Amino acid sequence: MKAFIFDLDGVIVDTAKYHYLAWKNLANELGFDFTEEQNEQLKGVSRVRSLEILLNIGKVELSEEKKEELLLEKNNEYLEYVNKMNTEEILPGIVELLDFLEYQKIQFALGSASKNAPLILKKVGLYHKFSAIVDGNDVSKAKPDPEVFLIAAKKLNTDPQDCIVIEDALAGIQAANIAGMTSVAIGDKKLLHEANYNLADTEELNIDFVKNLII
Ligand code: B16
Ligand code: MG
Repeated sequence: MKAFIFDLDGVIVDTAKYHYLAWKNLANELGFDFTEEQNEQLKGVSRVRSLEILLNIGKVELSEEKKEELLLEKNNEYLEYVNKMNTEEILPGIVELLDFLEYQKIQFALGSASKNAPLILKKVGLYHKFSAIVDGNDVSKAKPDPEVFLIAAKKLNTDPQDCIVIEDALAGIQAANIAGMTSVAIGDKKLLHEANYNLADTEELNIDFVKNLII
């Protein structure tokens, strides 16, 4: 029996825009600009690593204490956006797909780098649907390490080779491949060409496509 593991940001909801606004504010506060293009580097990356990349872009060096303070500040601003989220922010086709999987009695889990994942799922009303949730609080190694997906497979009681991972970030696709799972990429095919399957957006993640994966 196959099982699905979904990434959160970029697959279920587009929280990247809120991460961007919060990181951009922080960069401006530190005296440099941060573009949307540069923000691509933060997708799928942990919060701590995101700050390192940001400081590197701005060529800013800070004490560990100051970094902790900024991480908290960024997350507080990000949470202001998250707290305003609702079901309308679920990406196209996702609700239909989760309903289809439920109907087929195919299990699905969340495998996200975000420590805010449970709150976000609750905000958009999908928390109760997942058989298992593995997020940034449960892992010691970030994607591309396969830890997050392997824990999810274990929780689903499914062999890694029977798991299908839906991801929008290169590090996530690499993590799925290392775990021996089937990888489905959402987004830029050139960037995500290491995936077993490439889809332009979540609308292409439709029931016809999924049916072919589960037979
Ligand atoms: P948080 P995903 C990732 O979510 C985001 O893509 C990434 O931009 C973010 O830095 C990371 O979560 C950590 O998020 O600050 O909420 O713990 O794509 O793995 O679902
Ligand atoms: Mg993602």
